[in-house]
Amino acid sequence: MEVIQSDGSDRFDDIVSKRVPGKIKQVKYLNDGVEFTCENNVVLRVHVLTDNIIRFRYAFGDEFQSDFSYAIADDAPKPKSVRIHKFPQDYMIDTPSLFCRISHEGLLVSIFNKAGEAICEDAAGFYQEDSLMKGIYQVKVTKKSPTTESYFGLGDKASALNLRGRTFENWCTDSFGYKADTDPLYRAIPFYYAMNNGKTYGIFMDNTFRTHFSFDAENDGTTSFWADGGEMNYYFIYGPTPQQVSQQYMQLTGKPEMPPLWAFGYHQCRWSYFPDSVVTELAQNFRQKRIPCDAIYLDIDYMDGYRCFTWDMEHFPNPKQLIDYLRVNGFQTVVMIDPGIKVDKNYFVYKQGKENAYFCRRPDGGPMKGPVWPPECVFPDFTHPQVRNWWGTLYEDLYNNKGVSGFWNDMNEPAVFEVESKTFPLDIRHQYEGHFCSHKKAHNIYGMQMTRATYNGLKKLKPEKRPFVLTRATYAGGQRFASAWTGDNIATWEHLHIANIQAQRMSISGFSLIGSDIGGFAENPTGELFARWLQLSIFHPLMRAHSMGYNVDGGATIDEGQVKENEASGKILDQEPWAYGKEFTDINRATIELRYRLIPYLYTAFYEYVNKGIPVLKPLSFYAPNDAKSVEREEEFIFGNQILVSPVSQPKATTKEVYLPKGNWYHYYTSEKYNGEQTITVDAPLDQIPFFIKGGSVIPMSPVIQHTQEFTDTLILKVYFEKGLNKSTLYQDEGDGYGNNLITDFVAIGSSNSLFLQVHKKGIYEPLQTKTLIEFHGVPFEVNTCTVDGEEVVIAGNTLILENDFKEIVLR
Ligand code: MIG
Repeated sequence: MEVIQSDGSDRFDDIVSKRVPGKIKQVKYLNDGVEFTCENNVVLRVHVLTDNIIRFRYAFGDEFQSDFSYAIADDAPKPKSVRIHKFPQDYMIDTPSLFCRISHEGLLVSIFNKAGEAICEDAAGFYQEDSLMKGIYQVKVTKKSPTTESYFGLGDKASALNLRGRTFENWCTDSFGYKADTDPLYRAIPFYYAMNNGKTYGIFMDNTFRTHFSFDAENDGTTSFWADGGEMNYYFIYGPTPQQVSQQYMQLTGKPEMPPLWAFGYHQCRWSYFPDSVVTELAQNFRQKRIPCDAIYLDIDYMDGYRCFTWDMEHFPNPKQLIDYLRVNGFQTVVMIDPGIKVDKNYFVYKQGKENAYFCRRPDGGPMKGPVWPPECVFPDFTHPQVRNWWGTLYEDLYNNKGVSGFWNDMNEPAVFEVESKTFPLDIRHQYEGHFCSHKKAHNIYGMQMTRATYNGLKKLKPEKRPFVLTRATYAGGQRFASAWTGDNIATWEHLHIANIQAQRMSISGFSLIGSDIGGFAENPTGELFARWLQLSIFHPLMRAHSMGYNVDGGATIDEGQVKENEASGKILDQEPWAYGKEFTDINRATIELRYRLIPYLYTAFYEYVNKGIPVLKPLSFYAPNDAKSVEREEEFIFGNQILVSPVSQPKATTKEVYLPKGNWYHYYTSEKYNGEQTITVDAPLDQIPFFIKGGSVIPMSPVIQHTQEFTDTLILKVYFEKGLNKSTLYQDEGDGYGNNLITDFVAIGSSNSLFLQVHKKGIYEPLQTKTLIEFHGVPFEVNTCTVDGEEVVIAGNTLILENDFKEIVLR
């Protein structure tokens, strides 16, 4: 500790203190942990939440902040009392799976597994800088970074999957047209995975200030994380598998509920479909062209002068009629709501917010005003519970009366136009659930709290419905309230690759309901790029095409001159699946149809996420953490638990190189079987995205439907032969609301001359499908007999159609 001493006669610009823990002078048991105090008054509190989750909090003197977090879920595990052991060099806390040692000198934390292997060790441990004028402005922890350790996660980064060798920042930022190395981006998720020789731990630094990460960027064998204020408060999560880290992170920060089934359909968006006749025409086009679609989005231009919760009555004279028309035709309507509220004394939202002092204020009292869509806006303080309740009620007319199905919360970083910082001044005040603070602390959770207000409001307005909320900004734990899209990307091949990386990363950072603007938001894709992007997006839980349309310069209004110019030059600015000529229309139709066929599988994978915290999209390193090659791969990913996808992200490609990890994998289109742990090259014609099904899987699929409300009486099961016993699952429910569900387990047992398929059901939901179509792939013997529940049936080719429920099929 180095404090500039003043005898009272000197004056300094500021007085800075740098604090490093000294020697432990006191150890105190707390009800829920243990507290170590050093001679120089640096204090560490350790809390053991579960066998594998340990929390560390540091402070100087008795300066612990009130223990409040927006990220931690109400039902997260609570810390227990601990026992400590004193050794000559350190203290030790043990859990059934870990030893955590804390050195007498310097409070260095080292964590070992029960085999005695070092998992995570402090290099320099804790460091804090504070000053008289600024208070705490840096809290930091530095860990060892073995050369073989890889780093993943961190939510919203567009750069290579493995974060090693670089530094990153978390500060929610409106990042129009970002690049692979742009940082920070829209979302702040201060959670990463460290994976070393197959053993993985996670670090979640629950600090909402601007946070920083260096993954051995200095090449000095250390990884550090620090924040520009607040408390050093982090959770160590041991796997040992990466998936176990995800699951425990989800236990801490919460799992969402199932979204409505229609959320998994294809969504069509543009800035903006406008006026209403364009919207109906769009809907008619989908149905006439027989291209499935479930949702149409209205961007800002449906509003009256960008006033949220109003309609432009000139261009949308009868919103209810429009929305009803869409619904009858199988389309849900999603509309945008921004946080910037127009300063206009005749506007009810402004009036109500002003009267009740709901808008964010400057430190000296006046409201925070800034330009967004309306040139002068005020912004609700979503960190105030009363403001959130009020905000929730504002959706009533749109949701209950007009029939809007979902809401899209944009610009909630919060974004402010015209200023370099793109956001609020840092001294804006926030209520923060009674822990009053400045924007420095509230910035990163502003968007998350907006979506919380929206989500809870929708739940109150229609308790029988599952809300659908889409957000641009969010923080760790925000997955409980909203899905997310990756923001304003560009129609380039590089961005197609980035979309793949970002979606994988968001998925392992808690957000499985994730997608990119298909085709790119800025600029215009070629037919080929759009087709390839659409193919990748079959496997992104949120599948939404979006573009900035005629708003060519990111401008607020449609540029009529530009429209004419584009029309004259034949430039395509609409990103509908049919915008690129007949060949591509057919390819895109087939792509979207495939997505619809996979919905039962995707819905099940999503249930695994909601129920067990298993991310829907997983990098290959999650599937095979012990396989060095898998840990290196970026393009391939695992969708659900049984499908490996290897998207094409190069123009003019006709083949694709694919790495397959351990196991047997069936090519979806050819049914050819490949052994894992090898790199293969497969055909990748324009109408196919290479993907593979794991041997032993039973993949539940649907016949093609035009939207998810369309009835189908058939369930399709694709059975992929493998020797031994393999289990697959199908999750079904009503697709909305909170009724019963049905979980069907399929057990496939294969041998060189037989295949058993057994069915076990749990739950009382009765699915609408009564028929099952079963396709067998890769059966290695000639089928002589096929029995269903003991009765012999005739099997044609490899397909069986059953009209009734069954418990067991046997092929011999
Ligand atoms: O500054 O509402 O990311 O999806 O179309 C542009 C207009 C504001 C940004 C969003 C984009 C949306 C657009 N918005």
